[in-house]
Amino acid sequence: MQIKNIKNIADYFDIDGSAENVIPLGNGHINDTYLVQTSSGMKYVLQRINTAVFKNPEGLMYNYVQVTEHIKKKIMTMGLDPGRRVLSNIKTKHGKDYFSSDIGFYRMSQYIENTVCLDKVENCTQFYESAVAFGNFQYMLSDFPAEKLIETIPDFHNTKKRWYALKEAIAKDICSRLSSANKEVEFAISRGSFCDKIFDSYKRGDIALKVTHNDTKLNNLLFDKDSGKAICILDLDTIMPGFAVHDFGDSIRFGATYADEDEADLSLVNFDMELYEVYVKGFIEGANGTLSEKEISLLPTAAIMMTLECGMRFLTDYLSGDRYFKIKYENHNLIRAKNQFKLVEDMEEKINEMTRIVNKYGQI
Ligand code: GN1
Ligand code: MG
Repeated sequence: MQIKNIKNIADYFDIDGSAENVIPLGNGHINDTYLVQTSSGMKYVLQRINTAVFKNPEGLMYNYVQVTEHIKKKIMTMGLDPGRRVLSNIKTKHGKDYFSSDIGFYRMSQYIENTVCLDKVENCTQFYESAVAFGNFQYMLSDFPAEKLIETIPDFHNTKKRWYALKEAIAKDICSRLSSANKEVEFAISRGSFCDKIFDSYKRGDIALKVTHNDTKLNNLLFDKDSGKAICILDLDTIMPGFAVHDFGDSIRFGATYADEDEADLSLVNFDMELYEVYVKGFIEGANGTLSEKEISLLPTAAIMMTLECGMRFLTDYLSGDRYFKIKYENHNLIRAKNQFKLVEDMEEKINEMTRIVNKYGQI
């Protein structure tokens, strides 16, 4: 999309002044994000929702508005200013929550000044901060009825379905890439029965469906530049009914390592126990008593589950011709899959220690 057109779209929204400058923002793999600066010096974030991925963008916006309004009220009852702590949707000049036409589905939010978004963790303090924020997200939505929300992507974290999707991609091998991914395929396929573990627990009635974020990676969070505190959670498109433990697991997958998600040198991709420990502590503290004993006991499993699942998704996309995740080079998704599987291997080796740490903070 040309910048000129993006400016025109921005002007449909109820912004202060008119759109003057537009620059791409962030490193998301799915939507397109832009920073819009206006003639009056205001800044906004404009996003084009990827409707091939989010097939019900109206339902997605319904979730988004309901949840952000709920959080806003919660923050206010705590005597705090929600301004920089929760995203605020900017309506169009016609009072709609989004702009939709044949050129795409767009929404806008305010830009939160003096913040930074981290693509990888730099130290334990940052990761601890992020854990408190994502744990607190659980807490703030613990009284929001999950059944009111739509599933923006059905079966998003149904790991076994992801495993079946991988099997199908292997069987079809539409790009003839299978021979370049034999080791990774074998790694994932041999873990089929593990993929059922968390869902089985739900089916037995051990854990409940809650309002969850489902994409809790470190770069879906804004840190205040001055205080270093994690202040605002981003990327609210996958908020839907889910399992709290998945929000924990997805953060560990992305953040409990000093390597990038697409680091190709696997000797640099190591699961870091110190980072894991601070995250366990922060997440349990932030959730403020809303995690059940069963959920706490499933945290180590969920960390492996989300890492394995994401690796399988990258691998499936590689075998299917890179149609889902944005890529920067030809085997980018394969590199990402190798990276995730290296972390899975590491976690599997350290599972006893991971459990010990959870028991320490969860007082099981
Ligand atoms: C995608 O959009 P982004 O980059 O925050 C993906 C997540 C993956 C993540 C891997 C809707 O998140 O599920 O874990 O990439 N989002 C969607 O980095 O599929
Ligand atoms: Mg994102």
